[in-house]
Amino acid sequence: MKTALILLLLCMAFGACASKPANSTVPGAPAAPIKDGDYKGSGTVTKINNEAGSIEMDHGDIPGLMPAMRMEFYVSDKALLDGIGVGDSVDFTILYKGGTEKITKLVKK
Ligand SMILES: [Cu+2]
Repeated sequence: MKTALILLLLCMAFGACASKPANSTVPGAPAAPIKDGDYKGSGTVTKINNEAGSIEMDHGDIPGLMPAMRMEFYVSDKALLDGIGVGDSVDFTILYKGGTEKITKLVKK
C-alpha cells in the first residue's frame, strides 16, 4: 500500500508515466484544435433522457474527436431517440461546431 503510493509519487514527480519526451509539450497545454465537421462513431447506450434530448453511451474511439469513453451527448432532434433503448448498439454521427457537439444521426445496429 505504502510502496504503491511512493511509486505513484515518484512517477508523477519525474513524469515517468508519460511516454512523450520531456520537451515535447507543456503540461496542461491544449491539444490540437478540433475541426468543425461530422464525426462518426459507434457505442452502446447506457442511459437515455427523452425530456432533455440526451443519450449517454460507452462509445469507441472517434477519430479526430475523442478517445473511447462513457459520456452524454445531446441530440439535434429528440425524435432521434425514438426506438433506441439502453443496451442497444448504435452507430452515430456527431456534428462538432464551435466547441459543441451534437448527435445528428443515430442508428440502431
Ligand atoms: Cu466522448
